[in-house]
Amino acid sequence: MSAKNSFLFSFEGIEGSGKSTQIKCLKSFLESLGYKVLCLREPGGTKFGEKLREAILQSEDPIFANAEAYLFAASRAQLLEEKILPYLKNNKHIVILDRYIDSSIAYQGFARRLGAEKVIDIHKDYPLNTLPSVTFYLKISLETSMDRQHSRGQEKDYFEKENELFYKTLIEGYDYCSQKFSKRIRTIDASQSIESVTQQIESIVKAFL
Ligand code: Z5A
Repeated sequence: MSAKNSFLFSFEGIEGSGKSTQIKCLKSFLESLGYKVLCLREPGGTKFGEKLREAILQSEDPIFANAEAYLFAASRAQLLEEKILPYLKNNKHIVILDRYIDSSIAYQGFARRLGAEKVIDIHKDYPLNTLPSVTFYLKISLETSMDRQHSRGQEKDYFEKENELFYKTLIEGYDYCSQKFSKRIRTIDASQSIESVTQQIESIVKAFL
């Protein structure tokens, strides 16, 4: 159970959509309003989760879709019990997540073709049935994602090596989530400037708090 005035927010989007950039801005904004803020990433955020992150993202062999879905869910369950749920027991505490359940629906459910219902089913029991108050879906096109990845010039990891069809299906997966969970998910056109995206997020959060 969360304390009064404590919230869980999550950020979603394909690679390069600006999640990390916007999470930093939102953290400062919330702190200026007197909230304590904990930012966590998925997979990861705990010692066990970081090991799983390395095992998945550095894998040189393909991982089967089912196995992938359960690995992400294992990292998430650990993160919830070890960090998120205890933190949210405190008044005026906020957790911001860089990726959460909608990533599993889009990546494993859609792009890996496991099916959205299967992924939703994995999350039906405690603690995985914990949902964010608001999820920000930072929507960009595949072209914008590629441009931003190229300009960063880092080595590609496990998912970044995938083909165009994978990414198209991924975007379909996020569009599915934003329609199915329209009360929770706010879609933002993240091809706009960083400042404009930040302003939109802040106005949604202000109206919510
Ligand atoms: N995964 C999964 O399959 N299933 C699951 O359940 C979960 C995850 C939880 C983790 O990725 C991988 O795990 C992910 C899905 C899978 N797949 N991949 N790859 P990650 O954590 O390593 O990487 P990421 O989440 O994709 O992060 P990212 O690529 O770093 O993107 P980002 O955080 O959204 O973007 P950013 O770092 O804030 O910005 C990227 C660049 O664009 C940077 O140079 C910025 O300065 C620039 N930027 C940001 N915003 C703008 C705007 N508005 N205009 C112009 N330039 C901008």
